[in-house]
Amino acid sequence: MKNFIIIILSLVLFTPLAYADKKHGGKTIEVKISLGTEDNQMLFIPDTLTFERGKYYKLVLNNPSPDEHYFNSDAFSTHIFTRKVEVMDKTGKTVAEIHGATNGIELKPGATVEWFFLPMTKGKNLKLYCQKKGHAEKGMVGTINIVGDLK
Ligand SMILES: [Cu+2]
Repeated sequence: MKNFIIIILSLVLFTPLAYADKKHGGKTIEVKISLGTEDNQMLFIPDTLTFERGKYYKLVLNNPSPDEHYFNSDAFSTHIFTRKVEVMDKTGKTVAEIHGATNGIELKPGATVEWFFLPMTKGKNLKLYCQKKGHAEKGMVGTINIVGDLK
């Protein structure tokens, strides 16, 4: 009986997600990044992100730490076209959609946001950092690359 309930729950929970991904037409490439760690280390995991032009991305940002963290990259925003940023509630349901260019996002402890974008122009060693006082100095920095020639 317990297994049966789990199967039904899985179907109910995951079917809408599958549909949501198909809606855009092309294939969406999902990339995940953690801002900080559960034991509060000042890190982005991974600390290097590489995106290819001509592909469509969903960057999932999550803050598993007890502290607030930022995803800041002024350069990154000038190399991509942001379709939208979705803010999720604790159950993974979208509670807000933000449209337009984004330079930085602050995530409260436990928060998740999904950033949908198209890489537009090549970029090498674009600086990623957390603007919260002292975090970048403690290691909360990263690098973003945008590669690939459009055919
Ligand atoms: Cu931080």
